[in-house]
Amino acid sequence: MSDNSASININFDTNQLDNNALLHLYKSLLKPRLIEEKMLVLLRQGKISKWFSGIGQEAIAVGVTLALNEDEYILPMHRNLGVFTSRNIPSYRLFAQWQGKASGFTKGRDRSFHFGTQIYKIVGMISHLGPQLGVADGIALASKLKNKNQVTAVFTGEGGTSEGDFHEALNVASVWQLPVLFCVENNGYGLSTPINEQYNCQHIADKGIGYGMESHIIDGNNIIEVYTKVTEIATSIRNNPRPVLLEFITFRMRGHEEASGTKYVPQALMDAWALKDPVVNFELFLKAQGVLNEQEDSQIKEAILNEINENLNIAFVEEDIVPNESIELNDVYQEFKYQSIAYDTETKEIRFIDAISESLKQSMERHQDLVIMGQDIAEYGGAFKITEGFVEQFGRERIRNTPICESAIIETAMGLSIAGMKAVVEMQFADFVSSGFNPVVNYLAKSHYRWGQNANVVLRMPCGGGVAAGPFHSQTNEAWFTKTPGLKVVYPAFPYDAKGLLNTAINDPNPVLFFEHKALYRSVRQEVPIDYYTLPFGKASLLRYGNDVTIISYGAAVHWALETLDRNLDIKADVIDLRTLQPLDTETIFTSVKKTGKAIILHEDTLFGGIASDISALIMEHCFEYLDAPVKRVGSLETPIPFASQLEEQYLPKNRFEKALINLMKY
Ligand SMILES: Cc1ncc(C[n+]2csc(CCOP(=O)(O)OP(=O)(O)O)c2C)c(N)n1
Repeated sequence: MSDNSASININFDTNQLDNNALLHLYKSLLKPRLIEEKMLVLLRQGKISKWFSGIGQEAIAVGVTLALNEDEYILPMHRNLGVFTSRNIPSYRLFAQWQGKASGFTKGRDRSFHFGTQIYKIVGMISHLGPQLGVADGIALASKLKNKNQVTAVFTGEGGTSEGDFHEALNVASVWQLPVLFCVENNGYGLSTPINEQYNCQHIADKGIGYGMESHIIDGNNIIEVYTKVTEIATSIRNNPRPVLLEFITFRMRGHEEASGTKYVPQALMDAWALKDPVVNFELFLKAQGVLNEQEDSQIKEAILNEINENLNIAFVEEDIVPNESIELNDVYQEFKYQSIAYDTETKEIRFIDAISESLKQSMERHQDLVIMGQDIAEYGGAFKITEGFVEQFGRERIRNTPICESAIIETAMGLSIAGMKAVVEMQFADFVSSGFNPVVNYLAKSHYRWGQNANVVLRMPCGGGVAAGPFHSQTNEAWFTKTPGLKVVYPAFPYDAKGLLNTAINDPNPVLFFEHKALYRSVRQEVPIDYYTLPFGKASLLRYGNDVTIISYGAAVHWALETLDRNLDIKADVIDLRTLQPLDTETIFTSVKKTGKAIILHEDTLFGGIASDISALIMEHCFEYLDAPVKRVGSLETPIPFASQLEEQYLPKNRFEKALINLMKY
């Protein structure tokens, strides 16, 4: 690799590392380089798919990984092969991962470095780059809560620092003093975008000042500097938990991914950085210092190449995955064995809002590893006062006021789950989940399917209209989530269901969106067991029995349906309250429709793309021969939800339902 006449262009200082330590750094640095060189050959031969090269940047991934303890989590990016090799993952597993084979980490479901592994304490990225920064916060929060004195390291490119996730994650980490090492690899370009089009400050490290965070600039091509500085900083963080921002200066020597080339990079820049190659320079340095001779060097390289070839062979001979529908479907959710729990049948009449509060309180008592997070939920008690008094009972560590950053907090909840804890996140209003949409639908929803990591997270969603709160405090946005495999969606209409289902949601290791209709909070009362109990998901409740028609609904609309029937219409209806939308109790729906021959679905959501459309389609597909009339859907107007109460009344389907029902009966 080296040319004897070449000069050393990196300022190495052995920093009191002994020869063994220096050689260990060298071997660790060589391995990802030699693997990559092999991969580039295989790529040209069409034997592997897309490749994001980390050539020239290896010292950062390798140095950071070696500076951490093996039980400390690292969240790498697409150019950080050195993280994986330095954690000693058997190479054939990496090769199998890149070839979509079973010995990889995702059963062929995700590519390249998009995977995590609890065995090696590595949590790979999702393509969206930024979300893992907040996930690192969650892992670090868990280690802080458990007094583990551990550091969590998370990587991003300088391009990724432009994402809101970066800002949110650093801000949360600083406000909560979380032991996170934010490692920014500043490699000059984000795809074709040079740094002057990416940010407008002198150094990314300067951003630390704005977050109240210590920061350092490190020569990312100098393995000794990376390793020794990060070792020192990590040691200090373990003793004194806090976030630190590290800007590693380096350069991307190849295209964004292999197909895209580097035409847009000035040649002079490429040439200057080629002289600073981290592997070649270190090799020359070790030889100049007498730590390594030519013969040893050849032996080291030969040993690594042999290992690569042997492992490649293992991966190549492995059979391709044979698709199996039920295996795919079974892995979307972590298996959850529902346990029916009921202690005492003594009841008390409470409001819907009290039911939610009781569930949270009793769940906090049962699960010592449960943390609740949300805006203003601590002393203030939350926008709806649901967590009033919780801080006094459970303390500020577990009842956490958050900054206004839905994305980072949902990501933090994911990180807590990765570290084995549970989280409930209160959206102040369900509308605001749009500010955290990406981690919900891409991170929480897909992790179990992708690499077997559950998201033990409940998002509480105070939702719905009828309270004259306008377009951004009234939405019922369940359909944004029922569409996404991997999420569970619960939407109770009564206090009894709310308490039992929220308890189950917290027990369930999968991500659950728990919709709480605000208009029901203080208007609906019911006798509810005082003690803790659970109710199963996927079981609708049949509130009324009748042979004329099946009315299917959930949430506040259930009450509108009941009120309509109570107006002496002389219609005998089965009224089905779905209670959970995902899973959906199709059996109860089909059984009823087969009996009545007519079905009407009422929901508060707008019709197009709402769940009524799917239920209608399911009825057509499964009950067509039993139907005496077309399935009818009734929902809100196809507009945003308006503020003025007379407009809102027109928007909501409450007053249109009766007419639609009567028409259906006449059909
Ligand atoms: C949210 C999002 N937007 C755009 C992309 C497409 N994309 C993938 S990597 C990348 C550049 C990232 O640059 P940087 O963070 O500097 O990392 P580098 O690739 O230079 O290592 C872009 C634009 C993406 N994956 N996700």
